[in-house]
Amino acid sequence: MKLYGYWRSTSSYRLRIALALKGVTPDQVPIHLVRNGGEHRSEAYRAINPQARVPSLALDEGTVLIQSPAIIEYLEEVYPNPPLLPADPVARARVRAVAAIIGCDIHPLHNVGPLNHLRRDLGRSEEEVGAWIGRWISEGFTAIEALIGNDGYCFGPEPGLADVYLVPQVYAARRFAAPLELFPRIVRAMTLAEKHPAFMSAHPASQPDRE
Ligand SMILES: N[C@@H](CCC(=O)N[C@@H](CS)C(=O)NCC(=O)O)C(=O)O
Repeated sequence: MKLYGYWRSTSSYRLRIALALKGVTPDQVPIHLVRNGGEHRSEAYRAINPQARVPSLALDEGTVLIQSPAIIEYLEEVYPNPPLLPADPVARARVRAVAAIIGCDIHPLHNVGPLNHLRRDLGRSEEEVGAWIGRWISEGFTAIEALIGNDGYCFGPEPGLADVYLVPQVYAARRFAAPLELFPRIVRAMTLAEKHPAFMSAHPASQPDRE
């Protein structure tokens, strides 16, 4: 297997965590999102992923999977142990809701493309861009803080899909200097995950292309 990703990309980070929790270790192919106008925009990479984003996962027989939610669901189906989702359908829906808040409602708003649009096309200052990022992280984290449990990881003593999404989002929040004081449950789950070997190995600072 080959994982095309970028050390500090939130979506690549979440996929690395899911792979590590499942004990799957693909070869890593770094795709630099900034250098040379973004290697992800090259023709060579578009031939692998027509959406020109990371991550992509090439299976051993050559099929390429894209979009971290789809790839993580694939991993859950093909490598069911340890499970990232609980067995109960209502509990599964709750876990997926937290993942969706991050994957659909927070992360897309501070992705490279939209931020560059704010800066370059709409002429917004760095201060305005920072306020934009903080606003969406804060709104999403307020909902997640109300949805996750009081101890352990997001939903109990074992890490699951919600943690796979949450940890990279907290990493991004820290990188963008978004305040976390109002989110003690989120910080608690993050602190626990930071000591877990799968989360440690998936951390941006542990990647071969880290800067
Ligand atoms: N929903 C997609 C998002 C993928 C995505 O947008 N990745 C970012 C890095 S975190 C990217 O490649 N951005 C490049 C760009 O926007 O030009 C996923 O979860 O895989």
